[in-house]
Amino acid sequence: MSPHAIFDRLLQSLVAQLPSDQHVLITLRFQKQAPVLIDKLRTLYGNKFDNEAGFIDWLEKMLRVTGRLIVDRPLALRALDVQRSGSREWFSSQDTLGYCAYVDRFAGDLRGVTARIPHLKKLGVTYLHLLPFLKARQGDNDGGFAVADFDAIEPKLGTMEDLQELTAQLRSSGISLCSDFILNHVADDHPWASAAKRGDPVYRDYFYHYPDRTQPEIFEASLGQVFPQVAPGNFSFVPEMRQWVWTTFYPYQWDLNYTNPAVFADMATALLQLANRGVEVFRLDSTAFLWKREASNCMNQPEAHWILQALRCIVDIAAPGVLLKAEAIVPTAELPAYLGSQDHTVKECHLAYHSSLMAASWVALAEQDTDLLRAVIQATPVLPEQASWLTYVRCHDDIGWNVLRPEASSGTQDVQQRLSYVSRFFAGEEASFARGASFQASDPDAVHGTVGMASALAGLVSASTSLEQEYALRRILLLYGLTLCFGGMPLIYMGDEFAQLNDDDYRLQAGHEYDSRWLHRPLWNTELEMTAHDVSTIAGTMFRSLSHLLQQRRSLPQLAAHQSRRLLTGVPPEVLAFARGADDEALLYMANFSDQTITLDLVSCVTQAGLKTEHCLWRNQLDQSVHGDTLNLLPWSQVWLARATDTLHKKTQDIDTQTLSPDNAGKPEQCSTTNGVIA
Ligand code: OTU
Repeated sequence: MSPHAIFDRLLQSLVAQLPSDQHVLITLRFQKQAPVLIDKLRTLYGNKFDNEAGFIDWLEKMLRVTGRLIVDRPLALRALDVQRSGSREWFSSQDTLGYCAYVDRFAGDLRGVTARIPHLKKLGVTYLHLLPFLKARQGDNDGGFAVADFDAIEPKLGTMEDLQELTAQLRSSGISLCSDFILNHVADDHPWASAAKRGDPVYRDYFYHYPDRTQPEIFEASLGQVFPQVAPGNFSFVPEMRQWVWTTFYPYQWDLNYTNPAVFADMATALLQLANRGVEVFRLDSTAFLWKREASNCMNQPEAHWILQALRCIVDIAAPGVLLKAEAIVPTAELPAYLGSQDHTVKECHLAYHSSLMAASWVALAEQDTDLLRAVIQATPVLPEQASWLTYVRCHDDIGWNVLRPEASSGTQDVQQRLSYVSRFFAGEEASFARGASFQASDPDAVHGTVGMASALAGLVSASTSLEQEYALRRILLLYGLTLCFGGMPLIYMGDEFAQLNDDDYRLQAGHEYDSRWLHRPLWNTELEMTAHDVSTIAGTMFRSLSHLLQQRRSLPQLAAHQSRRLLTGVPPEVLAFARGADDEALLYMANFSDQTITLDLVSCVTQAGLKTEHCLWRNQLDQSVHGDTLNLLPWSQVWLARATDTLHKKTQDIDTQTLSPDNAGKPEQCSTTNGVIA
């Protein structure tokens, strides 16, 4: 069959059921996506069929289902598709902001989330990531990451109608709902797994299963382990099948076999069904693990990317207003591929978690040195068109230090020693201010991850004086400031807006006690919320200070994700500094990751960044102070500097003369900024 004939047949199966007024639009979308879609799927699955005709039949069947889902797509969502397709402004501008929470911990159930919309609006949230809310496995289920049904809601959290109602309410408040889409595995009580256990050969092939340990041992030789202490190994014996099943995570999370085309088709359908319920963003969980290959760590394989690219094509045909967000906790060098190619010939996900930026920002706090953080930033390429980073300080998972190995080994220090020190530091050893805990490591010598709420890791639990408390708050704000200025979609983790502490009670809850990530998954605290307006409290100071940073960011177009970023290298090691945006309007983020006041020569910083120096006055957007030749950065403080030329010419009287005084370098307390802590 000629390529032309194939195209026509496939297009027919896609549009046959559509009302005629949709034909042109969908045909255009298909024309755009078909070459990549067909190519990727043929490379992945061509050899799974007896001949080309068999492959085309399978594609036709899948596109018929896609066509039906386009027919089902509610009008309001179709309108969003049209409005958003081809534009990235809606998710890359400086006023996008994410918030992440567990439904039950945040608001009881899906209906309860509606009552929290005013809180989200107060912060300026435009995107809400609710952690897994689909029907989960009975019993232990990894906080919902073991899904038993992609088309049903976890009964404790509500119904499908509640979800649709919530998405509509959020949408009318300018908030997009993000749902996890756990595409690497399903629960062992998902109907596919149950059928496999009953011996159904069709569903057995939805999973990787082996009669004995021979093949698993071959794979194990090069595989890592995600939960080495509570779920060692990557295969679990399933007595009903008398087979070893691939289980990268917990034994009850069965990896899907993406070499089977039926798995791809069913998962694409599941995603589009949820999109039709009003989910606007999908957090694609564990994307790095989708393809297995002997003698590799079975992460970041080319085929995993092709699967995502084919999925993106289907989304761009049926629901182009939807975003795909890659969760791939992998070293910096492996991250960009999840966003497609620089020249935008390859499209993959719209967003990707910048996990090494997050981890490196914590390392900078521990080491009081930004060397590693700068190395990560230098290794971060310019964003491709239509893509953005997801920047964050904390999330529901541990902080994994191992993603930093490539950058951490570039210095003279031993990597193992360096990262182990960081891990011990955040566990509260090493005479540190942090009060987190170690997460599992595969052997006693390996580097442990870290768990704990941002406030505990930043020193709020150990603080015994008001200065120490202020320093702890500044450290949290420093990291949040980085996520807001870096260029991407920043995410607030529930509780951080009130500097909420660890939940030590997790040990008392059945099913949570063995997974220390629950230390940082506390319940929504109404008392903290009640004091949010009271700046004499820690929660109030944090809320107000963070809100202030958020508000400033919204007014600074230089901070939109696609604006350029230049790292300033000629600053002391304790300082991280970069410029955002075009020269004339550049915004400088400068942050002191140490407990000493640092005096910076602003003129040389600016010159070194290649920025014009003729109007050498800079206004800190966080407190409106104006700075000339030098700048004093207080311990753990940040400034967001923009040129203050208009101030110089028009409002000279307003300028704080102390700040402008040329001899202020030796008197940091007179001219320093307040770091956005505005109690
Ligand atoms: C993801 O995590 C989820 O975020 C975790 O909450 C789940 O437990 C896991 O998948 C299984 O669904 O490797 O890149 O704590 O960082 O498991 C995917 C380790 C992952 C997590 C890791 C992560």
